[in-house]
Amino acid sequence: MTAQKAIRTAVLIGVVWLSSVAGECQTGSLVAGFNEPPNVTIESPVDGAQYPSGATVEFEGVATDPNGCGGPCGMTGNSVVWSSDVDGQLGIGTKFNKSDLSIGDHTITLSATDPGGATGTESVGITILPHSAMPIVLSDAFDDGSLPADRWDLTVATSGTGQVTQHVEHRLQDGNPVGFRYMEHRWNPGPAFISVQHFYTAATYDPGTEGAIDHIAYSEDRRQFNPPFAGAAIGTLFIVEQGGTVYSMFITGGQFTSEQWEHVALPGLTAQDFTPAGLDFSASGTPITFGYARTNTINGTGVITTQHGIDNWRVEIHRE
Ligand SMILES: [Ca+2]
Ligand SMILES: [Ca+2]
Repeated sequence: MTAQKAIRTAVLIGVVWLSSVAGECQTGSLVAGFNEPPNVTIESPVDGAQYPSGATVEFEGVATDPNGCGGPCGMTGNSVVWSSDVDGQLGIGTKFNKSDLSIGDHTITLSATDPGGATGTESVGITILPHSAMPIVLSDAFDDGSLPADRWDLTVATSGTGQVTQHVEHRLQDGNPVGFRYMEHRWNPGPAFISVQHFYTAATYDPGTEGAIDHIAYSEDRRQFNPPFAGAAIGTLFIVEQGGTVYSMFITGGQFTSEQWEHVALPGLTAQDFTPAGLDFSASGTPITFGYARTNTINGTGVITTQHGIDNWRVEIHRE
C-alpha cells in the first residue's frame, strides 16, 4: 500500500509539470509554482560606458525563459523591452541601435516578460556626455604593416657639409607591442644635421568646426637600435602644423638614448607650449595637422647610422 501511494504521487507531479509547460506555450495559463522568470543578459552597452552626445549606442541582449515552449526558450519581440530611467522606453527586441539619448547618466534596463507574467530584468549604467567632454584621439599603433605613405608624410631638412639621408618603414615585429615605425638617419660622410618631420595625415583637427581646444595630451613610445657610439642620442619633438607654419616643442629632454622601449607623455599642452608663438587653438584657428620630429647632428666622418623606432603615437584633443 505504501509503495503504491508513492508511485501515484510521482505520476501526479509529472502530469502537473507537463500541463503547466503546455499551458505556458499555448495559452499563457500556468499552474502556480511552476513558472520561472526569464533569464536576461545585457551584452551591449557595457556597464559604465560613456558615449558622446549623438553617438550610436548599440543595444543587444539575450532573454531566455527556462521553462518556455517545453524547455529553455529564446524570447524576442514585444516581450523584450528596453528602457532608460531618463528617456523611458527605448525599444523592443534583442537588438537595435539608438543615437538620440539625452545627455546625462542613464540606468538602462532590459526587461523580459513571459506569457505567465513573470519578468526578468538586468540593468547597466551608461553616460551620454556633451560633445565637448569627449577627447578626440588621433593615434597610430603601426600594427598593420601599411606603408608609411598611407597615412604619414615626411618633410626632410638637412644642413652642413656632409651627406645625410633618411629611411623609414613600418615593421611588423619588435614594436611595443607588434608593429612599429622604424627610422634611420645615415651619414656618408658627415658632418651634417638632419631633421625629419613626420606628419600624420589620416586625420586633421579643425578648431573652427570641431571646437576650440582646451589642451592636448601627447604620448609616444620610443627606442634606439644599435647606437653608432656610446651615448649617441636622437633629438625628439612633438610638432603641429597650422596655416603652413610648423610649431614644435621638445619631448622630455629633447633627446633620448634608451635602447629599450620607453613611454613618454606630455599631458596638458596648450598653444603657449609651442614655438614659434602664434599657434591658435581657439575657435578661430585653422585646421591643425599633428606629428613628431626626429633630429640628429653628426660631427664625425665616415659612415654613421642611427636607427630608432616609435610606437603608440597618440594625440588626445580635449575641447573647451
Ligand atoms: Ca517562464
Ligand atoms: Ca605597435
